[in-house]
Amino acid sequence: MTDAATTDVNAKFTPRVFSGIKPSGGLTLGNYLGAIKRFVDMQGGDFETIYCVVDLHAITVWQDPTELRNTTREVAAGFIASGIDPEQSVLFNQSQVSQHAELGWLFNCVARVGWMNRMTQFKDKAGSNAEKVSLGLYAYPSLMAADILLYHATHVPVGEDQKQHVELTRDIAQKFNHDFKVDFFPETNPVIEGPATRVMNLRDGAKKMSKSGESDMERINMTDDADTIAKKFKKAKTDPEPLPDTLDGLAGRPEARNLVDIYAALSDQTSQQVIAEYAGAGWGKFKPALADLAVDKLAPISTEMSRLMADPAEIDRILARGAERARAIAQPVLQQAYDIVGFVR
Ligand code: AQP
Repeated sequence: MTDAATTDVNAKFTPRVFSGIKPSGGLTLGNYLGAIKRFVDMQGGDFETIYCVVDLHAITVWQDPTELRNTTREVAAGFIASGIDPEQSVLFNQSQVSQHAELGWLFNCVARVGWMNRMTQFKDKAGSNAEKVSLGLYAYPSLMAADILLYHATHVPVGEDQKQHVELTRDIAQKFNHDFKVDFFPETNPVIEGPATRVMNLRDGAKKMSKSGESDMERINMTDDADTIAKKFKKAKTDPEPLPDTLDGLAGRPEARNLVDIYAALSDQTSQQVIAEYAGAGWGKFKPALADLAVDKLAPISTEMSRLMADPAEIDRILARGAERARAIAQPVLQQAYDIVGFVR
C-alpha cells in the first residue's frame, strides 16, 4: 500500500484515514462493499479514522431539501449500523464544518482547468449535457481534495471509481507545496482493495452500480428486504454458461464476474476461492446462494438502520458532536493554509 518513498514524505504526518459518502440517494451494495465495509476494517487499527456524509457534494446535482435531510441521516445510520463507532471514529456531515468549503476555494485556485477536464466521472455524469450541469459538479474533485487534505489524511479508502480523484488530490497537494515552497500537505494514498472495488450494475456489467441509476432493479439497496434482494439477484443479467473452474474462465463475462466478486466480498473470501467452491454450478444454484448470503449480511444492518432512523434527533446529536471534533482538527490546518497563502487575519 505505501512504498518507502511515500512513507518518508509522510513521516511527519499522523497516519489518518478520511473518506466520505454522498447522501444523493439510499446506500447501495456498491457503497457498502467498495467503501463502508472497508471503513469499518480500518477503524481501530493503526489509523485515526474520520468519516463524513458529504452533503456539499450531494447538491452538485439537484436534491429535494426534505429528501436530503432524510438521506443524510440514513447514510449516517448506515455507517453506524455497519460498525462505525462514532466515539472511535469521527463521524459528521460535511456542511457542519465550513472549513471544507473554505479550503475548497483555495484549491479551486490551485487546481488547473486542464486537470479538471480530464476527470472521467465528470464526463460520465455530465454526458452530452456539460453546458447545463452545475459549476459545483465540475469543481467537485477540488472540494474532495479539500475534504481529505483538511485533515492531513494519509490514506483514503475508496472504490475504483474515485481513484482518479484521489490522484488529483495528490497533484493539488504537490502544487500547493511547490508553489508556496512548503511541506504542508501530505501525499494521500488511495486504498483500493478487495474483490469488490467496482461493483457493477446487475442489469449491465459494463456500468457500475450507483445510487442514482435509472432502475431500482439494477442495484441492491442497503434497505432492501429479503424478498427484494432475492428477486433482484434472480433477475440479474447473466449468461447461459455455468461457472468455470478458474477465474480466467470468467474473462469476457462481466455480469458473471460481478456476481462472483460480490459473493467473495460478502463472504470475506477471494474470488478464486468462490470459483473453487462453485466450479461447474449453474445460476440456478449460485444465485439463490448469493441471495441468502447477501440477506444474511445485510438484514442485521438494515434492521439496525431502521432502529436508528426512528430517532433522528439522536443521529443529529451524533453528527453535531462529530462535527465539533472534526472542526478541532480542521480549523488549525485551515488557519495555517491561510497564513501560507498570505491572508491577513
Ligand atoms: N459500484 C461501486 N462499487 C464499489 N464502490 C463504489 N462506490 C460507489 N459505488 C461503488 C464507492 O462508495 C463511496 C461513496 O461514493 P459516493 O456516494 O460519494 O459517490 P459515487 O461514487 O458517485 O456513488 P454512487 O452510488 O454512484 O452515487 P451517485 O449515483 O449519486 O453518483 C466511494 O468510495 C465510491 O468509490
